[in-house]
Amino acid sequence: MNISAVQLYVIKMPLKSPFQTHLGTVIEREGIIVEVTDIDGVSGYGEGVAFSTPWYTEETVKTSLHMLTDILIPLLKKNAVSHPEEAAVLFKSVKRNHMAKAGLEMALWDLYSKKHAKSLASVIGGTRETIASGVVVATDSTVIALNQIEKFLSEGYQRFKVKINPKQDYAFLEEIRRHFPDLPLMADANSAYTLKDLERLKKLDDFNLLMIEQPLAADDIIEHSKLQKSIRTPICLDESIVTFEDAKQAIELGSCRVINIKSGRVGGLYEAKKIHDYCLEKGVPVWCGGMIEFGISRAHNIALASLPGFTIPGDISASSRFWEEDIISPEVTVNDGYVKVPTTPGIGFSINQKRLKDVQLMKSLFKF
Ligand code: OSB
Ligand code: MG
Repeated sequence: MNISAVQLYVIKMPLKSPFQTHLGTVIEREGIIVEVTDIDGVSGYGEGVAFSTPWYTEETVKTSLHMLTDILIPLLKKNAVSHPEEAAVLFKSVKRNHMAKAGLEMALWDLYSKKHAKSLASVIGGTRETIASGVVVATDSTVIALNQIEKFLSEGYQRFKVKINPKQDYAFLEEIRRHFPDLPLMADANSAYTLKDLERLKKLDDFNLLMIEQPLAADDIIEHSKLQKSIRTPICLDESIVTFEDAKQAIELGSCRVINIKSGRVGGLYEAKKIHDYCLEKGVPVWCGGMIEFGISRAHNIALASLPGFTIPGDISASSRFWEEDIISPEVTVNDGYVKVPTTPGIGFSINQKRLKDVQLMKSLFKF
């Protein structure tokens, strides 16, 4: 791909409102923007989606920076690739560190698509012109949750997700259902339960939830299979699925009926597409997860969600859901509940250079 340089930008932005889960609260979001430039001066962009602390997965902004700086960028410099899939395979020689890998791999996908004058969605086999948009409400206050749902409903969102845990489940969902009996609603537990909570979890069948996301620990594949046999609500796995093999095993064991795919969590678009293709073949619906991301990752998510197996509205919301001003231009908008899939080359959004500079903490350049 004739790469001439890789530039990393660490950025930080405050969220419009705190994002609360039982694992902690995100108030400010740090992230890594990856820019890969080729000898013709064309740039592709990716985003490292690890958080400042390892609350969601083991990676952090600092571990990602280390992996990119000391391992992945040097590996790419030593091994010329002609397609992003070759980079994905090359990065397999490095264990885990999926979010760091994905940031770089996805910048290559954007660059590759731009060089071929095709949209990223069309390069990966996307078939949709628009994506149905869902939104997440993450608060420990029932009043705030009800107000946010009301607001997001008026903005057209088609699917609503709330965060639950053993201290905030039955009564919380009951109150939401009292106000919104027919709302397309799901709940994400981010591993807040164990199988000891089986009776508690069974009761959540009362609420006609679209699904319950990641009720048990990330490595509880067998326990999820036992749980799924005891509850009517479909289980969707998030944290448990970090590789294609995980997806295969979860489906074979009956540990879930739905999978949330996040490119960052699985190491990039190549692995995300592989999981998608398998799920499509097996008739398991998938949806695109969110990482409180900036516009570049959001744009990649839109391309991913244009694949045919993404039949459930994902956590792809407008830039304005979290940010006063995003780092892309135009920003991602939701119209009548849908996001348009760009048809212009690459991710289809350009960089808002002024905003990128304003929120920048650090940058470093690697010449090839
Ligand atoms: O568990 O799906 C999750 C955000 C950060 C980390 C993990 C998760 C989330 C969300 C999605 O719930 C929020 C979004 O970006 O829309
Ligand atoms: Mg989740």
